[in-house]
Amino acid sequence: MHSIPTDHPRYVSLRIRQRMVAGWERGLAVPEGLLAHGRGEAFDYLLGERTQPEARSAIRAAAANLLLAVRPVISVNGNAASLVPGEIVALARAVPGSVVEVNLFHRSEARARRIARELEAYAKGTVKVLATNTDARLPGLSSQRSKTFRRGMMDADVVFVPLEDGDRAGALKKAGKRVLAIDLNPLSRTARVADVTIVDNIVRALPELIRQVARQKRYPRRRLESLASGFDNAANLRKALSRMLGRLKASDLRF
Ligand code: PTJ
Repeated sequence: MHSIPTDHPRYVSLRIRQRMVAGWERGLAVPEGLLAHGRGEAFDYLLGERTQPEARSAIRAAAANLLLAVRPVISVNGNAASLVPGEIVALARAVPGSVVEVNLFHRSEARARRIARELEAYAKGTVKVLATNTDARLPGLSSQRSKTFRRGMMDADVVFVPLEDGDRAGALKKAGKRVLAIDLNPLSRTARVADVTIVDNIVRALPELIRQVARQKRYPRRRLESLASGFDNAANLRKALSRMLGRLKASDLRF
């Protein structure tokens, strides 16, 4: 892979891009995933490529929801598997009783299996990964994303959907689940339909979420409940959007 000089001003972003390309080359991500990543990059640029305060408060609320969940499920697609496989496994280890489910929009059994193998290489048997031989269908979805598991998303009370396409988040809500999302686009359907949306790059948000889960494990249940119920997703999205707008307005366009 082409080496990027460490002093390049866009070094971090270009390295993340290379992770996506490597994921595609290894058959974890689809070409459409590369395009989706590009859309995310544009929003990240507007965010200043930093985890902003709105994202931090959403991360705190997401951690509380995960710890309060009875049957939490962490959903993984090709992009998440390419960018943050180790972090997905670390999160699953940190959240008691959680299950990882490979859930794909452009589904093929071979890719689901490859993603599961990738996660299992990090997990070494410590995490339950559901990937092939789906045994349930999420109602209200005509895409391949409806293929799921009774012991996965169908049974879940809380579903974490990092980097998602919008229709499934809606179907999960209709099925009575609490939905936690990571999405750099605060205008997306997923962002708006989720109970908690972390407007941040998955690469930065997941390590912070793992730290929050570890910290909040010491919190009494009442404190977790107040963190979860005190979070207003619509208000938080408005703040994220106005931060982007503010940064656009403040930028000097007279070159
Ligand atoms: O692996 P599959 O088959 O499940 O397909 C995965 C993709 C991503 C192709 C599929 O879910 C899809 O088409 O997604 P969308 O509808 O393009 O939505 C992806 C959302 O994630 C967009 O709103 C992007 O802005 C956002 N996004 C992209 N990269 C990142 C991101 N959000 C956080 N971190 C990123 N790195």
